[in-house]
Amino acid sequence: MLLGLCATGLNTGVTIFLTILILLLSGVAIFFLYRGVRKDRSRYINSKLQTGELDKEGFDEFLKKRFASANKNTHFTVYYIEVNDAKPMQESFGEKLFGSAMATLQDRFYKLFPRGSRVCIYEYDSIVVYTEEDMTKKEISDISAFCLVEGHKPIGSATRVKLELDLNMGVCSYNAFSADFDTFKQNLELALATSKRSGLNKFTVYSADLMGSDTEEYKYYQEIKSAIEANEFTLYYQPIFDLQQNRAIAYEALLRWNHKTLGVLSPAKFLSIIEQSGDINWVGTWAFEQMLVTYERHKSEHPQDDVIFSMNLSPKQLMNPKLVEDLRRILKKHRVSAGEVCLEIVEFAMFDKVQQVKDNIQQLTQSGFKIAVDDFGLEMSSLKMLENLQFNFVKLNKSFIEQSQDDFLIGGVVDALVGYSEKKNFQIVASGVEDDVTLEFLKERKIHCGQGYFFGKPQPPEEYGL
Ligand code: G
Ligand code: MN
Repeated sequence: MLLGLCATGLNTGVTIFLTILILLLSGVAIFFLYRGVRKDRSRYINSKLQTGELDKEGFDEFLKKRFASANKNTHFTVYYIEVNDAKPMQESFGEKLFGSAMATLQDRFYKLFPRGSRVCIYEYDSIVVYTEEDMTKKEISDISAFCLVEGHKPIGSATRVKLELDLNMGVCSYNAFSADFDTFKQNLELALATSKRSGLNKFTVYSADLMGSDTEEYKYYQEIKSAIEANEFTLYYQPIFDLQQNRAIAYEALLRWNHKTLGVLSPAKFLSIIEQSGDINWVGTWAFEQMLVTYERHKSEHPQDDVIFSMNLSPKQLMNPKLVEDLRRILKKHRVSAGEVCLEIVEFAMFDKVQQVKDNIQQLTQSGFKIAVDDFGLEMSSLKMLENLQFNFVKLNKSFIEQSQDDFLIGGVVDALVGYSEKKNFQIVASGVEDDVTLEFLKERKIHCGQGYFFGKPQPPEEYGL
């Protein structure tokens, strides 16, 4: 009996031991299998990259890995090339013909870039080129220009339809303040958008154009970082004048950097860097809150004053999925309603096709913020583009007004815009008004508002009794 029990106990022990062993072994097997699959996937991606067969997902995965393993010696450049008006072209020529045109483009770029560069068709209408070749800024510009020339040459044999493609290109190099993959991709998109803004077959290299070398750029970036901590950023205000009522109806809050040795710097000197690093997002929300604090105080002292405050939103901020949430949260903290705040969005971002940008603008409008189309210029001044948008102000840039003063035809565009504003119920603001001759011209043309040194320079709020 005792013996029998022992034997059963022994049996159970062996069974448990064997089970654990089998489980352990299968665990190890699964682990190695998984690792093998991962390795295979990496190898697969690398081989596809060499032949340029990688799609958007594969390329993104590859780039993410580059970021994960990046160190201070890392350098690479990505060229992002987009075909203009690809959709209608694809529709009229057919997917197959259009696809083979893209393959021809890909092939041409292969021949142009240094050996080891990777050329992928990213989306049906775009190509990315990845290269680790160490190139100077001048070399990057040269190769970009070549790329556009090569890309624009007609595609197709004599017997078939010839396609002539217009391209735009955004270029971005990895550097010390390329924070992460997402920021880098946004920078590429922004560079592409900037190139489109300057016309067809243009490129933009996205880097801080202020400084010469990367090390200098990095030093400057460190300085900006500590400036934020040292409270050296501040807001200046500039009046927006109603020309009929002859009084300020709004103030635009403008970011300034109170630099220890260089004095008060305007964003032109540092915006590009904080945009690239992504710091613009929290500098932007910080500035928004500062503005609300000033507004709240002003309104409590002058409850009758009906001025509103206005602030620029950069295209980069508009790509931030948390933008609207952030602004609404800050608004809730202060006794200011959305309708007392105007957000200024540069015209090219208003027409952006990036879904996140569109969504943000729509949600800002729905939240009740006033919207201004900023820096409205002649390059894109198609009234038609305004048709599908909701906004309260259109701010004409300085050259628009200057040119319309001496050009009869452009004067006509202004008249059409004024007519349209009455129908659509928005106000036109002329920016950069510096003299009374311009003021008279604006009044004659029935432009509603003006902003510029003539009415008042950007100054600390107390200078305007705010
Ligand atoms: O459109 P935007 O928000 O970028 O314009 C604001 C900038 O324009 C400010 O930085 C300000 O210094 C500048 N500015 C304001 N008024 C004038 C002006 O009358 N003439 C010129 N040249 N620049 C101005
Ligand atoms: Mn503005």
